[in-house]
Amino acid sequence: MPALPRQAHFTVKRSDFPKDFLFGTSTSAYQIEGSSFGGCGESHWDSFAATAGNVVRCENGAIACDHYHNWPQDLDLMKELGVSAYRFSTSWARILPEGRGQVNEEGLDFYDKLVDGMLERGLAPNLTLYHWELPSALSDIGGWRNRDVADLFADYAEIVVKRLGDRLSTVVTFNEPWCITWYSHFHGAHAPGLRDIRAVSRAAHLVPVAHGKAIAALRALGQKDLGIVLNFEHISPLDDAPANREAARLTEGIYNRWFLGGLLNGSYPEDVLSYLEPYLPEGWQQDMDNIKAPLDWLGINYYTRNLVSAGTTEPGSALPEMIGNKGPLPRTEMNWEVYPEGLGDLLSWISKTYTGALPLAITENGMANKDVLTGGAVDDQERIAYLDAHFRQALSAIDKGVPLKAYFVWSLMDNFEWALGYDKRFGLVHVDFESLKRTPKASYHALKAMLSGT
Ligand code: IFM
Repeated sequence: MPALPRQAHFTVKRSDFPKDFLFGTSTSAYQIEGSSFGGCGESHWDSFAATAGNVVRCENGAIACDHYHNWPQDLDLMKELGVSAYRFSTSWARILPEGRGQVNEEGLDFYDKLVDGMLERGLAPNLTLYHWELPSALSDIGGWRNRDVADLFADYAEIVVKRLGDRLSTVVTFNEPWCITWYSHFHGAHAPGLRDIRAVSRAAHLVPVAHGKAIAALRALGQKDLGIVLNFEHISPLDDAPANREAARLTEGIYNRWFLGGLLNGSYPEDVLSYLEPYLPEGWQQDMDNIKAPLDWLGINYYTRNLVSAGTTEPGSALPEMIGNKGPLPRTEMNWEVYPEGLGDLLSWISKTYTGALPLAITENGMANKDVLTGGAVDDQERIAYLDAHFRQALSAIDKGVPLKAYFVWSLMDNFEWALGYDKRFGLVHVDFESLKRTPKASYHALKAMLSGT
């Protein structure tokens, strides 16, 4: 496999981007805060992680980066970096330990201080309401398979926005519905670890329902700049064989077109629907108007591509077997191929086919690297090359007229990478998970120089 390219500096310049283009960093609550602090309730990630075989070494987010106590330092790091926006998430279980009912005031106070801290440092607060830690009490009643949870999500969204909304720049309902549904209810790789066609079909509909209900509730409060974040892969067939082309088309439908179709057009793609419809909740058609509640912008997370081939399908299987393959490109520590062109293609395709003039933001992009702290420094030149190549794609999309407004790097700092525990480092800032010491990496310094034009 070819080595990852390395680069000491960015080749793109801040001045290549429009003046009002926003650069930011992105994190999520469970991955950084430390869920054992401040009266936070249990989430399905706690019990998933405590079940051997699900997460590397059964690691969890109990301490994570202890951002709960170290947030001033983390916000200072962003200010020093020179970004002007911060994409963070609130934890449902921290605010409502039982998922509903009694509010944990300490949790709300924490986010209140955090948002004020962002504003004091010139960082625009970009909130995500759900980045995966469903309160266990709601998992117990069926989680995203239960329509009641969609209503409870809207209630939670209201509580958060009533408290923080006057200071938020943008509000996102869900981060990566594909991961919340397919990765977690069909592949079983994330909490709640299910592998069930009925579970995933219900979740893939009820998460958009919850989104629509929350958007309606937040609009009623007068909240502005509401959106959702979808994750995309650049999907193509492994080769020209008709069976592989068909498998790639269905994979792409599930991954890229299902949520776009529901949210932007109010209809799911027919090719995917033909497989899922028998398992969707009764009366699902009546939800579609609510699901396509107008958005103010769309967030796009992009990391890699997928070359798909057809597998051998068991006769009783509800879905044809689709296999993901790698090509000859260099790969990150996640074993993901680096394919910046995929970002450019997706931006053009999404805006041309679905979103038109709707503003877009890249809400996550970055790489896990084999980062080693040596003599107080981390020489992650691979990350500089990765980001630079993706920034170039963003620039050429803007040149082509795509209304791309912002770019958030994943992630500010190394954190809990879900089923892969603390092994995979995505940060611009290195975190020593013993001492919790933060050390800016070479990519942090290079990005800082790029943003300040030096
Ligand atoms: O760490 C995750 C994040 O929580 C969601 N998007 C992908 C990142 C890297 O895997």
